Amino acid sequence: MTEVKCIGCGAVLQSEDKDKRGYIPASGLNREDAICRRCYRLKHYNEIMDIDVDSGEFLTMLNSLYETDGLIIKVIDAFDFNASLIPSFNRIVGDKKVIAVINKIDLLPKSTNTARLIHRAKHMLKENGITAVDTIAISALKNEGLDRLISLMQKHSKKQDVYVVGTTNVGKSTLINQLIKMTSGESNVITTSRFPGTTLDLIDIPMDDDTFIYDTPGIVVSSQMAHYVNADELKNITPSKEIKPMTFQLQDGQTLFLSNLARIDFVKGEKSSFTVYSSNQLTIHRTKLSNADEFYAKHYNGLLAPPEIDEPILVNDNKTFSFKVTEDSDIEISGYAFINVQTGTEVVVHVPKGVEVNIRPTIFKGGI
Ligand SMILES: Nc1nc2c(ncn2[C@@H]2O[C@H](COP(=O)(O)OP(=O)(O)OP(=O)(O)O)[C@@H](O)[C@H]2O)c(=O)[nH]1
Ligand SMILES: [Mg+2]
Repeated sequence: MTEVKCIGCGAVLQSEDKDKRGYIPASGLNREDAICRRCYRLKHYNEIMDIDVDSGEFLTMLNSLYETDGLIIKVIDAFDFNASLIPSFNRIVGDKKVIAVINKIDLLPKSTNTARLIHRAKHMLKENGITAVDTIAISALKNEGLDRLISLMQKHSKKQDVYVVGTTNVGKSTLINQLIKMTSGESNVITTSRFPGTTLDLIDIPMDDDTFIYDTPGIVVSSQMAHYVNADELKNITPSKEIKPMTFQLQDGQTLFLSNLARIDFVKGEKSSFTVYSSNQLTIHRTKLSNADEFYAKHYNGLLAPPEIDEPILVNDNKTFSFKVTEDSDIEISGYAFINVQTGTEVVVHVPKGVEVNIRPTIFKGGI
């Protein structure tokens, strides 16, 4: 029997094992456009089924692209720059051309200067030894900037296949769905979801008679906050619409809690403003640094929720990052928030152990 793939996630369809990828009851197997049970649940109920997947396998799959010709579209999440980097990306790319696409710009405040955002992304890519022939900013969800992307694809692909790659959740499948919709009118062909690890295998979509655009499984990076909350709570920590920044004037000796998964201590410096960019569902709470531990122990699943968490993780299993801020910067808490901080401040950030915290020159001010 020939293999049939689920159009939603790319897994080979099978009716033998419910716990494995691609499961579909035998009665559905012969239907046209059959999708697996996991995709069905995601599409209709926004519910994720746990299946056995080894995320290392996705990296191996991407590595095999080294052998093929084609154009690479590298998708970056505007809300989570650093977690958008793929380990050993250059080895995967070989000498293929890369277009860097910053997605989800609809999440950033409308006043964000796109040219500066692109400049920052180029800088980050360069620091990681990645050269892109073009870098653009889009919103796959809102269909902003896709016309420009299409013309860049035409310019650079030279009749070759196109591979859309990136870490998990950056919006690769949403992007391809929009391209399908623009050409065939059909909506939501590929399964997308807020859960990391939605696409499970390569999905080929014909672009014309000779060439395909490929969706690929996202590389899972454990540095994102998404891995430290229950699936149900993801909707609370992931921004889904334009972020409303919140600014606080803080004195040293004060702390900001970003719900119950991060805390920023202002340990030294003149009175200064801190602006938080995060999901609008988070609770931002200011307290005295001297009182912060006690406050957290008492309120982590009360005042500081949502999300609901299983244990007081900022006490039980945390890591701290210290920064002496020497230029107007954004501190990025991977997949959770970024906080604009001013020159001359010294801050300590507490997060669950495993979550990455980085600092970059701000995307909100300055020349380009
Ligand atoms: N606000 C906003 N959300 C987006 C955008 N693009 C994708 N998303 C959301 O981001 C989440 C992940 O999107 P997917 O398209 O499934 O991401 P992916 O890169 O294919 O993820 P994997 O298959 O797990 O690698 C979904 O909740 C999407 O709705 C965008 O342009 N703006
Ligand atoms: Mg996907």
